[in-house]
Amino acid sequence: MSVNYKKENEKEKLEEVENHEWLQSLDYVLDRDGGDRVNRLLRKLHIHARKAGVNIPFTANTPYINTIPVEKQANFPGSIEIERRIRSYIRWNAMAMVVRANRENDGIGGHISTYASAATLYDIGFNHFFRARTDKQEGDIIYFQGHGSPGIYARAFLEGRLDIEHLENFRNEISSDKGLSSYPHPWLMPDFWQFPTVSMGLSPIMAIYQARFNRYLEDRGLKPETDSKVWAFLGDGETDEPETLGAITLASREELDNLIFVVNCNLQRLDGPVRGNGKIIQELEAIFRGAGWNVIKVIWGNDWDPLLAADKDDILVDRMQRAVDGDYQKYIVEPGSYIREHFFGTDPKLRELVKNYSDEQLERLRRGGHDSEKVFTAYKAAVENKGSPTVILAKTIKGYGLGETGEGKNITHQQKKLNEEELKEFRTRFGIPISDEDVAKAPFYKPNENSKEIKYLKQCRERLGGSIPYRSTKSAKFKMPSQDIYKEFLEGSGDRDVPTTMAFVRLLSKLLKDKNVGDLIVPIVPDEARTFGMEALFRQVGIYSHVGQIYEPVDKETLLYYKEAKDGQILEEGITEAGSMSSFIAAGTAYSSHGINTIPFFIYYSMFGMQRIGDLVWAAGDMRCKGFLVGGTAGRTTLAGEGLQHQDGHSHLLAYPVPNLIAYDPAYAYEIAVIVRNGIERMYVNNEDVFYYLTVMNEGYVQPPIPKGSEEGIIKGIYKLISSENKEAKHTVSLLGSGTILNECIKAQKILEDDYNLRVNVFSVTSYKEIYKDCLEMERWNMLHPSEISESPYVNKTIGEDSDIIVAASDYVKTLPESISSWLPAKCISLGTDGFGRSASREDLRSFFEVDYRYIILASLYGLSKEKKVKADAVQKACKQLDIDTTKNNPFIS
Ligand SMILES: Cc1ncc(C[n+]2csc(CCOP(=O)(O)OP(=O)(O)O)c2C)c(N)n1
Ligand SMILES: [Mg+2]
Repeated sequence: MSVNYKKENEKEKLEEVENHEWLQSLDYVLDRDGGDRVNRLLRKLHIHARKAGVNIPFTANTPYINTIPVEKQANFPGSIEIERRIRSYIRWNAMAMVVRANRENDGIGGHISTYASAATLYDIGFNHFFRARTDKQEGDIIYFQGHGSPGIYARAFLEGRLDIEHLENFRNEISSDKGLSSYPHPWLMPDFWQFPTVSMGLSPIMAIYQARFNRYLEDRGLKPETDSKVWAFLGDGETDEPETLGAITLASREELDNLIFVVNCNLQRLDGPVRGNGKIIQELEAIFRGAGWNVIKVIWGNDWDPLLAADKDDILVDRMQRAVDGDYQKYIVEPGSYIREHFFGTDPKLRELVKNYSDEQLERLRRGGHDSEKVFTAYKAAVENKGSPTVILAKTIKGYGLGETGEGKNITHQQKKLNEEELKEFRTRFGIPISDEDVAKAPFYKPNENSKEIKYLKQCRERLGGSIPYRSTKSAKFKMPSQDIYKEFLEGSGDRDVPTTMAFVRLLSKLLKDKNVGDLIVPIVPDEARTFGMEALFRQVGIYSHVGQIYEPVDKETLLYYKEAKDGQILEEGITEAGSMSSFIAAGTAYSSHGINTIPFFIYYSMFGMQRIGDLVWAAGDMRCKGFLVGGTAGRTTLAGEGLQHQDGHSHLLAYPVPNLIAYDPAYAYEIAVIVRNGIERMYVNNEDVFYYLTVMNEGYVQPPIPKGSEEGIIKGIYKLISSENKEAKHTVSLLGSGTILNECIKAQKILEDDYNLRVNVFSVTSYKEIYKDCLEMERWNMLHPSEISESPYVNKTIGEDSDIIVAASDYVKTLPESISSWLPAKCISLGTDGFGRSASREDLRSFFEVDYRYIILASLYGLSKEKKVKADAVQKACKQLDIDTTKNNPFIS
């Protein structure tokens, strides 16, 4: 035993000597030739060891300490003391806003603890980095973490942009015209907020595509190259959203060194710890490093520096590494004695390290995200980094400064009220000059205009170009595309069968060639260009790639080869509808962010739009985004053979709730031409904050010329396509058809007239949503103006009063026509495609969903029989004549 022990002891000693020699050599090389040389040497050693069969385990992590060591810390260019005071006032006002709003109006909501943890992260940005957009500089684009908004308002208050009345009306936008919106909403505060960010995960993905879009504008010569940055502030809990991390490789692949993420790692989310049993910072470090990002960890504040310097054997680093986030959260709520016992007490050397520290000092050891110098150093390194995006992982405390009320506690996210004692404590901790008598009222505090603090704050912003956040509502000049573009679509296709998808792609191709708008068109596809017959555009305008095309494409010898180019115009995003929609948003808001009227056309499988990325569509609406969403292969029965997952019969219904989204289901090429022309005019000439959704189909049929005088109806949602010439018939049927099902109506019309002697008019419904909005508007007007002559909706004026029955058929759910049925001038029977799709032919699908011409005839007769215009047995007879199986299952549930 004793021999073995001796041997072990000797081995240990030898190892110590060896370690010492190696480390000395490394220090020598580092001193002489610097970090790069050390890196090369380590790589060489790594390869050497691998060759000799040493298995080196993979790790994407670095130790749990700051990435930038204290020796490399930047000099802080301002006054830490003045900035601390400014920050304290902002902290106080942000807290007071929420407390007072909830006193006034219990349950009105708002968050204190998020901004409390992020205050330094924002302040350093505002005072030293965030550049505003001016005539002279491009400015930075900043995505603020949504529920940190009270702090952003509180700063705007000190800057004099908002007054006390604004702060008093936080979350009170209806009863006051100085109300402040809960979260960043460009719709509600259009000259303040640029990006709605509180639906977690959307801001990071939007920021990535925004940074890439800024490069796209530069590479295509639409704006000069600048060093402007896109900053995105997000929560550590937010990183669990798939959108947050789902596109990070795009940023590194495209070398987006204009992009900086700041993740506020307060270790908590709403319910509790983000990773109680692990370490969120280390987890995120590995993910981002693995994806090729520049990762800067800001974990420990300055007062840890001497401890780390004295930690010669890396025992402290090892202890930092071993403690989990659950422990770190506990150290916030427990006294210093607990930290001494639990954290430092695990090793006698560690205990020794802090023997001269009082418990209070241990309690006050700061986290990196609350240390101005550490944060400044990280930001400086981020803006100077070249060749990759940067993520800053800053460790903070949730509810910092709330003390017993909630600092670090699991309930802190929901903490909205502070009592007098708690307010006093907060005031004292941050040195706010408010007296004991006044403190209970939680008054807002602003030092006078000549105070050092206000002067300093304003100077910082003046130096950086002005106040932010700021959203520009100015619009650049715009010239409409030439009218000639639309001519061929208005004339029809002669006897050629042409699907509306093909017509749309031709229109897009012509727009791309137009001298007024050609450069501004941004086609976006999520790996579906061939599906929609857009491959000709690859060659015509090229696919955007920052590096151009550094390989020879396999189809180079063909006419329509896969051409990537630095000035390519198409954004070929790969299979990501969320990414494509983020590009759409960046392009559709460029009129405001950059003063450039880019017009995005995002073309995708309609099933994977509203349904899959509806939240981004909603965000686009909030952001006053412009452009055209184009749902291809639309309609439940037009996509032959594809089955349940692909057949879309409801995207138009999902378009209803987005208030400024104008949705069309056109049947003909001329309808598309009229809609696109009108859309461009409304969005870019009249500057209306609307955007468009149109569906196109891949079923070929003859495209007729535009009927005279139909433009207004096309835009308003309905126009008369066929006027019956059957003057003798006793009864009138109105058929409402949309998309490809309009053709079924036309077929039914002829049979109903010829075989059943009815007068049948056919109407093309281009938009149920537009009709619906008009009906609601009319109804509302009538209700509010009962003594005036009542208005009738556009749809009724178009259909007229002479219908005995209306049958509405579309390739979408019956809810669309049902939504307007109560206003229609006669009873309406709706036919639609409710239910799951099927793999089948178009013909079989239309029979299955009961939307083909036979069912339109049947519904017309049934409707007339209900109105006592024809006998019931006529309906029965028709079933037989039309070969309709009356025992068939209801498609809705089968
Ligand atoms: C998509 C989505 N889901 C849920 C929420 C509700 N929510 C608001 S804040 C929050 C917790 C956020 O935690 P974290 O991202 O860590 O931010 P912190 O407040 O800690 O800075 C949650 C769940 C939301 N806003 N968006
Ligand atoms: Mg958090």
